[in-house]
Amino acid sequence: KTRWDTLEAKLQKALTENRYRHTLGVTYTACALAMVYGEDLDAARTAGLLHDCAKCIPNSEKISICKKKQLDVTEFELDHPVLLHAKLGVFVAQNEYGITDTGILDAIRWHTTGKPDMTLLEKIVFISDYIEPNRTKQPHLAEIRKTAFADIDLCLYMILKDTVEYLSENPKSMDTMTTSAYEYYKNV
Ligand code: DGI
Ligand code: FE
Ligand code: FE
Ligand code: FE
Repeated sequence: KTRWDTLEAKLQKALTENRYRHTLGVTYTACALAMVYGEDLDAARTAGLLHDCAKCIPNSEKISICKKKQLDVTEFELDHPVLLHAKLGVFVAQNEYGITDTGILDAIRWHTTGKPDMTLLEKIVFISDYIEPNRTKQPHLAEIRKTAFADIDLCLYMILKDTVEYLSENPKSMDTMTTSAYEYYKNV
């Protein structure tokens, strides 16, 4: 048994069937992008596997763990628990999966909102989350998937633009990191 078998088995238990299928999709996509752009393959694979490791914790529990462990989350995130699984995922990856690599932990931390000036690994996980093969509902998916492998920063801009557009139906729900990531990649 390799450490991948152990990691995958543990995640399969922690996630729903659909979430685990998505996780594998993100993992393979992150590996393909790592091959194209020269990122460390094991780092991309580990970050892909763990990016949603806290996703299936019930929202009330997410909030209580963040408070109890005094995690560095914003009031805005506590009010919009869909956002919490990214930073809570960092905590779970450290404490339940023994991850210490700060590059991997940061890729988990920023995978939902993005941020300005992302590292290559952060970009790869953010993009893979959006384009993995099980995704079907987002607009412009074919074009965004093709662009991911040709122009990574343009791809980030396309994803952030569609995300901001989608969230603008409910502008008060938009996190400042999402907005600032969009503004940054608009000008790169
Ligand atoms: O966990 P996943 O579903 O795989 O993907 P994710 O972690 O990227 O979360 C996706 C959701 O996050 C998607 O419905 C859009 C939402 N999102 C991204 N930025 C923001 C946001 N939701 C809110 N409320 N505010 C944001 O700024
Ligand atoms: Fe997520
Ligand atoms: Fe995402
Ligand atoms: Fe995801």
